[in-house]
Amino acid sequence: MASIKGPGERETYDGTGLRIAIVHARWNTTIIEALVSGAVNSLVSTGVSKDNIVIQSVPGSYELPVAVQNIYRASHVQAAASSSTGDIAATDLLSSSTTDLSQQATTSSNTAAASTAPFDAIIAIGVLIKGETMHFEYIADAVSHGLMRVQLEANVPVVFGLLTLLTEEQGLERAGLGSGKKHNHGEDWGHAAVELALKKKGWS
Ligand code: DLZ
Repeated sequence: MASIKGPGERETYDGTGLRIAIVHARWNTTIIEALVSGAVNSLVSTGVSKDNIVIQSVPGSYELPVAVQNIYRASHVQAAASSSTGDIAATDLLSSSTTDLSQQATTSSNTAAASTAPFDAIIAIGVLIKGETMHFEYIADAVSHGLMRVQLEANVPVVFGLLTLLTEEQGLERAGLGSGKKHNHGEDWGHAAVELALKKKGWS
């Protein structure tokens, strides 16, 4: 019998013109890279331009809430600056710590078509793997609450891409790298970001 788990039937959403940020932790990089790729691929499949996907990294998942908050604020500052002084490069305010993953999307050399509008949604991606101490529980709890708080206070969709795992194998499975059926949860997060961004525009 097919599994009843999962996001259910998805409508087709058109992400053309949306501007999306992906903020990811670097801990457990193999899994992170696959999840970020999955998110980028699904965003692009809906029509989001690669020029309008900005990727930033932070050391670990604990840093995700403050990074999401700062990146969203910076995009508002950037939008205000570009409306008063003309266009500026999409990465100017956000270029402090790009990683190789960022080459998949926005780079300083291909921003010609890039929007300077504030982000329509942000995907926060981290991979927490339980160790021998209580560290995992504290970080998982803090990050979950922190991301919820940021999205409610800033009124911007923040997609919860935090995997809280008991084993590495669980992470590989959820990143489409395992031996079982290959499903990459990053793809779901990209689709969720587009759906939420469009619905927010409709509700505002
Ligand atoms: C310290 C730590 C540990 C033990 N495990 C993880 C993990 O599995 N996943 C993750 O994203 N980050 C981990 N970190 C790092 C913390 O999130 C954080 O970066 C540091 O405590 C510095 O604030």
